[in-house]
Amino acid sequence: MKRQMPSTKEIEREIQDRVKSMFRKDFEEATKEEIYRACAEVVNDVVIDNWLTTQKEFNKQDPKCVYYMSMEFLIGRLLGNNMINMRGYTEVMDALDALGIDINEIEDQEPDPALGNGGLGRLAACFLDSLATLRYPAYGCGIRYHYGMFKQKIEDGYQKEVPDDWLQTRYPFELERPEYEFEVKFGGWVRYESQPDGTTKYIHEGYNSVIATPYDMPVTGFDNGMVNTLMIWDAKPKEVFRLASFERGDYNKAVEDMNLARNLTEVLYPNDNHVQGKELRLKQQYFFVSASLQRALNKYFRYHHDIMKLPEKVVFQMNDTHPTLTVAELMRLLMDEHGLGWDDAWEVTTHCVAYTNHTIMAEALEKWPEEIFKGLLPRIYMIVEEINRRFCEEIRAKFPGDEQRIHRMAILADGQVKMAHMAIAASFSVNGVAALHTEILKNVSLHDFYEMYPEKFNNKTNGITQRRFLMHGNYKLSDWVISKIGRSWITDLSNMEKLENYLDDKKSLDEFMEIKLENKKRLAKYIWDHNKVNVDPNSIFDVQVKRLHEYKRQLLNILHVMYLYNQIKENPDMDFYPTTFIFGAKASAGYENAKLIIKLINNVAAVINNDKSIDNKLKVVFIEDYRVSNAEWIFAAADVSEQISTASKEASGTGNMKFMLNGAVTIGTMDGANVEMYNELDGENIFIFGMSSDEVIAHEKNHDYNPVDEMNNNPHIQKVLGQLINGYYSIDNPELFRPIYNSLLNTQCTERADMYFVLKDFASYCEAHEKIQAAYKDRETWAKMALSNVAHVGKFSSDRTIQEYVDDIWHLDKLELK
Ligand code: B1N
Repeated sequence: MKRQMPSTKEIEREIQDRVKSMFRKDFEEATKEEIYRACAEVVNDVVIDNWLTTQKEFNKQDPKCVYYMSMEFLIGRLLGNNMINMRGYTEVMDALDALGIDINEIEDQEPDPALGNGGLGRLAACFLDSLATLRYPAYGCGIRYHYGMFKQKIEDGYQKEVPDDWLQTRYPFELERPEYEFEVKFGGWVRYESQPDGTTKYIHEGYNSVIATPYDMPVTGFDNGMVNTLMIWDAKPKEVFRLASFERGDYNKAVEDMNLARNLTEVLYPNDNHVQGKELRLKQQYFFVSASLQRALNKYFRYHHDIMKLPEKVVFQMNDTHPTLTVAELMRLLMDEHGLGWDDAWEVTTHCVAYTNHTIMAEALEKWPEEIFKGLLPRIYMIVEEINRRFCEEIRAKFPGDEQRIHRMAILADGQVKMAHMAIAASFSVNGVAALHTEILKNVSLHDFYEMYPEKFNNKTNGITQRRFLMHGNYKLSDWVISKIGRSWITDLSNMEKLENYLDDKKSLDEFMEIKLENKKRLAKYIWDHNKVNVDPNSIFDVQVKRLHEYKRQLLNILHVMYLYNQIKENPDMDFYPTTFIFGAKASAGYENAKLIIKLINNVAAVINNDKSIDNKLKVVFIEDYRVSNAEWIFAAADVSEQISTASKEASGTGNMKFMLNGAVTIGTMDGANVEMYNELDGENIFIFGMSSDEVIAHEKNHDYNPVDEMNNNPHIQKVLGQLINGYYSIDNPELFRPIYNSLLNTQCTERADMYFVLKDFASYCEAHEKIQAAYKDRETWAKMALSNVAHVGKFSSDRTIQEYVDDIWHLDKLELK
């Protein structure tokens, strides 16, 4: 039976009781943090009962389930999310209110678990939310990083990284499960013995190993009693006892094991769309893959005996190439531990694994030096060699005589292990994350593989959960939508189209704009509290929040702001609707160009915000430490959503969808899922500019783009670029921004100047902004545009995405819960 949250009165009493029993304090004496912990336990009580019921039904009904393998789960805070899904948010809010406490302050006590970088990790979290809400049995499998994504401080305009010690105090939403510990082995060598039956036995020796301990986190479905499990793995040394005692043993090995365990899960690599190729990262990958597979097989064998039927009960979805070792490790377990021959093991593996590609950026392609790979994973390497040998034979059979093709497609080539190639060779499904992205994979980046296996390729356009990004982040709009069209959109976002009936209703449009204004005031206060910048909630809030990457073109945005500032200075009376440009972005710690762009944004902000002569027409704000928790408020407050990546580069984007859900209007290129937003909107109520992906790809192929021409033909660009190197935004050091200038104009700097066509798209970006200005001036026009975005957002729910994965790839059984 589904257990529900108690009444407001009961919650009020329970919170007080918990504070007493947990901290030996009366409620009045308790700190905010203690009250947060008490609330977490009140909610956990309900969650745990539903978790137990779900797992019992799972065992009884024996449905097929998915293991979502991901190095990142950017789950964000769980207290608010769990209260919403348990249908107890209002009750807890009222109970706290009765006790004189603001629920926001309590939620703010929770660390924001940042076990991911950006879109890829957040997508994994949205998927778990949707799987539970749709009652599909699922496990998330990941790593319990002790330090998640760093916290960002801005000092003198520069980003400073501060460690995120989110486990400093006990996290209330995780449960250690020592009963599911497994050993994971690294290094050493492989000895083989021929068996009397003609088979060979492989024996791994001389290795170091760690014990993988899972911490389970409940993943609650919305109002349905379903609770799935996210398992994140931590490492502990196997050999501590040997150090402690004087038992004979290899003391050095014990020390090595200890250090291995210490380092393994220490920190998340803070790179988005970029890989560093560090050995520790490969260790992390094998660690969580091996542990997860061992637990999955362990569970399977509790209720089944025929391993050949594994694909009927289990599918492993690989979130990008990071967990590609799933392929070889599953082969190893099936052969070495469960006695299958190669052909049977390959049959099972290739029916259990599927791969999602998230990027075409070359620097994000994972390739490991064979020497490192072989040294760290000697048995896995042998298996990869055999997979590669057979794969090359298969290519040869299909394309006889085309040795170049074999070289291009091989898993082992040029002294490297190419993870994407292995993922595609073994997976029964290969999907992209937006229609355009999948077409580019098929026709350009993965064209060879598409010719080999056209049937494997499919598209699954990304989505987001409306429970977190509207109900939790924007309860005012959420309640308003409920008052207009009811609650069905909460679990079926296509129902938002019912809002079309209000597009011509002046009163409704007014209410809608009033809510936006309230949300802008909330953000303005946040900006004041955190940045000490005063922004006018009546100005246009034009927002770009996402990881900082040159292809996402925050530079285009800030150059445009510099241009606007010049315009306003030159024509003080020009017709201009006051605008606040809001940025939020973390740059990878070693990404120099990205970090310099942050400094540029902050310097431009300092100049513009302090210029009294422009009469507050322009403001620029860089929000420090952009993360899931402040993102929710930022989306709610945005008028304009900046989705301006170089066409073809952003695989999908998901921020674009979160803005749309909250009634912001997009300015964007025809890239990623923007294309599908454009289609859902029938090409209206969205501001598209810039080159198409075909044009970008053609320029890249023909090497015929020269940014110097763009500068020479456009005096506005000339002026702005001049200001980058004449000290206009950096009086003390006029050379400070020279590297940015060079990246745009000087071929010596990168393989091509202006790699991301910033100057090429500049003029059309300016025009699109002029159209926004015109549209915003008419309040009713704007309200209609914005509401129309909400009405057409239905496709972009992760519930829709997950249903497509289930129908086309996973074929899961729904769990029945009374
Ligand atoms: O995955 C998101 C997409 O919406 C974004 O467009 C895409 O950029 C993002 C290596 C990545 N692709 N690749 C990564 C992250 C971490 C890392 O170490 C690559 N992130 C994306 C969801 O599909």
